[in-house]
Amino acid sequence: MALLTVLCYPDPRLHKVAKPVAQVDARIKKIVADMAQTMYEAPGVGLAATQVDIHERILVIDVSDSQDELRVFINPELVWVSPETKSWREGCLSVPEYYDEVERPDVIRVRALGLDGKEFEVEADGLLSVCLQHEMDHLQGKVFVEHLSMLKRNRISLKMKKRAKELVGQR
Ligand code: K1U
Ligand code: ZN
Repeated sequence: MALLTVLCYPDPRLHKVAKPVAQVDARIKKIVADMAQTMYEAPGVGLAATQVDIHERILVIDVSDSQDELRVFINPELVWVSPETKSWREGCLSVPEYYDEVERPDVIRVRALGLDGKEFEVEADGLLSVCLQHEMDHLQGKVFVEHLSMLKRNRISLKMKKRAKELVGQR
């Protein structure tokens, strides 16, 4: 396994649209293992391949308290969203130390392939629903701050650029 580098907003590579996985083979299984290690190490509750500069439709999520219930979603598709919405305070490993409220559909149904290459469907609410929607946005090249006002987004971009400069200066 290997730790992967997580891209930081406003890196333009975070805006690339991921391509579907043609076959769940050994290469994809290695990417999933590396993504899971990177997510647990961060620590985070989810990670999209886009965030580690891999532009294929792959997500890993673990919303369990014990951090031992890894879920893998390959080629995830939203098949249903509830008309009810909910606001949740979101974070993102690509936007370190910034959290803000985003409103999204409350309950969703997602179809995907598992690591065994078989299709499955899951209905999600709570943190799993929020996390799945946040990670699926990443695969479309969308970062959660793009749900916020232009004013907030500009402030976050400046803050992240300043943070990156400070980190380089500390080396
Ligand atoms: O960067 C990411 O996409 C992962 C992100 C997922 C997420 C969290 C909360 C709401 C929406 C999406 C994170 O994991 S941020 C870190 C975080 O929330 C967390 C870290 C450790 C323990 C618990 C939560
Ligand atoms: Zn994120």
